[in-house]
Amino acid sequence: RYQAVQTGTGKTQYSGTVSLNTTLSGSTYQLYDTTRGGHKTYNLNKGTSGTGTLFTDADDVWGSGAGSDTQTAAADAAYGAQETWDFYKNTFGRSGIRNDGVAAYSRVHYSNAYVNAFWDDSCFCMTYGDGTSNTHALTSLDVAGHEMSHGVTSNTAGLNYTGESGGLNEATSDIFGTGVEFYANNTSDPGDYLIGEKIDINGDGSPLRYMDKPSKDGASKDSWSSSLGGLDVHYSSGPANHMFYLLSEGSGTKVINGVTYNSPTSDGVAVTGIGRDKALQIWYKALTTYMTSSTNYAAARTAALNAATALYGANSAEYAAVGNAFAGINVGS
Ligand code: ASN
Ligand code: ZN
Ligand code: CA
Repeated sequence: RYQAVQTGTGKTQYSGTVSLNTTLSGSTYQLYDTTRGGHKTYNLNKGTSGTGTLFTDADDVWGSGAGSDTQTAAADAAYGAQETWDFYKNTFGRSGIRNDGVAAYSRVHYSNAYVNAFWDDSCFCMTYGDGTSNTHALTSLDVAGHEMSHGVTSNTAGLNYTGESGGLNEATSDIFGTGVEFYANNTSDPGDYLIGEKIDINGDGSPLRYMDKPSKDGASKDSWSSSLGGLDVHYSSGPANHMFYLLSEGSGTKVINGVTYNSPTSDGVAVTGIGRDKALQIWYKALTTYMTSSTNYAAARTAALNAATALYGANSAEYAAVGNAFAGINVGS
């Protein structure tokens, strides 16, 4: 029978109290959003396969905000899926990860004290561990946006997850995960150019990655060199994350939403940013139109320049800024 869309309340761990679209089945609410491709949130209850059980509730209030509450991770995951769907739809006109109007599904409480989250093409699903002590689920907005963006990359450029293309694949997830965080405009988790700043994965409150100066994590590179492709893809992503920061905000010191950034360039030449909205449009067009599975950093520069030409013209300030931002990470000149 017809089931009206319900407006539930999520009491999340990282994003405060949010609105979630749910479904009423009989007298029970389901964490099932029919307004965004049919996204469902499941409880794996420490299992590692299948879908577990769909989250249901009697009063349509999900979670308590505490990491120890079973529904809290579900509220964060559902919110992350919702904001990621809306970001792609409203920023790029993309209807879901495959652009076919169909949602993925999300699973929380994977395994025990599992400190990761991952996208899987084979199930077309998103999975979150509960983090250290099972109280810091990896369900923040940027992580959700990062992981689901792996699905978008898979279904577009298909960047191979190794060598320089692997670094570009990882950076693409950091770039759009950050896009999701800014898009959501959530006062509890305002937009920043840090990755994983809410989940305390290092135990000292520091973020997992920094886009303004990736080497701040102690392992990522700020600029391209011929040995970059030999690194773990989460470190060879650094230069592309850095390029995106430079293209958006420019080099030097800047305070955004209370966070101070200080972004260098490899050649010491200052770069002027064009704003995050345009930088996102350029990277999305480059990914979906010009990159292929084997795109390396030099080819990513060409792809981004082609995207800037298509969007803004070959004589545009945006085109010049792409060249300057890549020069700032030692790619082209
Ligand atoms: N969180 C990791 C990532 O998105 C998971 C993985 O290594 N596949 O890269
Ligand atoms: Zn990733
Ligand atoms: Ca962030």
